Amino acid sequence: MKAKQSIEDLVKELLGGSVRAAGRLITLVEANDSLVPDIMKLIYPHSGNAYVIGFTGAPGAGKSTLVGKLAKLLDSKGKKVAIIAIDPSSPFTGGALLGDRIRMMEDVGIKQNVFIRSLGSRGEMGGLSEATYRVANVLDAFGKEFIFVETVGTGQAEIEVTKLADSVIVVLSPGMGDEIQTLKAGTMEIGDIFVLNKADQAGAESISASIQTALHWAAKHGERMPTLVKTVAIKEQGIEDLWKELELHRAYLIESGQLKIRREKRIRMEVCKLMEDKLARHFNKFTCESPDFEQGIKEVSTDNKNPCQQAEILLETFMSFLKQGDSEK
Ligand SMILES: Nc1nc2c(ncn2[C@@H]2O[C@H](COP(=O)(O)OP(=O)(O)OP(=O)(O)O)[C@@H](O)[C@H]2O)c(=O)[nH]1
Ligand SMILES: [Mg+2]
Repeated sequence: MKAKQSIEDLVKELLGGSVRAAGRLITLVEANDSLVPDIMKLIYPHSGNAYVIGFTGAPGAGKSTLVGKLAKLLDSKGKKVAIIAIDPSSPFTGGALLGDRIRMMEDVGIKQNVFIRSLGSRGEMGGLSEATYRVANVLDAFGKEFIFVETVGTGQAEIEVTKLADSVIVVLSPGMGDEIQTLKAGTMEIGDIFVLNKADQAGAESISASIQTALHWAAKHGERMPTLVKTVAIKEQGIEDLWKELELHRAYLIESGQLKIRREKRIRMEVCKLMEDKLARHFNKFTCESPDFEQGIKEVSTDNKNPCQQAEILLETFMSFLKQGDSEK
């Protein structure tokens, strides 16, 4: 009860604009704390206003630099921005994140307005998407209008994270060569906007032409064709163009009804995950604590009962255990 009350205080502080409360609540929802359902209950009525933009792409493509510069631009336009940087904990990029964060903060002039937070991908597969979803909800309730999520597009889990976004930006850079082939297979399907960053480097023109061709393959039936923007993030070139493209994409999503569809998919994922979690908790309790379960196992090992039949019987017992558990609440 005490914990619950302090959660209520924290949420109140969050709604009142406390950065400290935002940080603490994010830590709780990231850790999949047992208080998550209580927190989300309080947060949810205040969310639904933020627009989430996912940034993905190969390591070193310039995502953090780009995210920092775009945040700076939006900040200068008076928009409230938050950045979630996903640390893929990969052996290639691990440890680079702290540097990223510092650089991004320098880029945005260490302004309090831009809230920057990194999330680790430790934990089970898929767990990161749920944690990111919840963190985004907290930031949404905190009053952030735009939430940027940066992740390295190397694995399935990272790609999953981008599905949380309303708009997905794939960041590419020259010198990728054969990687265009790989793009066709994976990343091309998820991008709404493609950014060719490091347009100041050799080979930018030719790769730009290849991407332009690839965009035709990437176009989903009946949907808007993805667009390509060229940027030189370190020199703050093309950032305004990227913002214009984002606004166009957002307008398209709203007018076509796609935004509603995308958000419904996210809600479905979150609700299913919450149901799964609850079911798993009860199931663990049943297998660890129920004497009926123990007895059932014994009967298979000593009385040679058929395991399949026994599983059916135990499942029935589990169902009543589940009902009992709920009515006791
Ligand atoms: N020449 C050039 N270099 C750039 C540009 N944008 C970023 N860089 C440099 O590219 C390097 C990687 O940039 P990051 O922003 O850290 O790239 P990232 O995609 O976030 O990297 P990871 O998060 O490690 O995957 C840094 O040294 C940047 O200064 C650009 O437009 N042109
Ligand atoms: Mg980065």
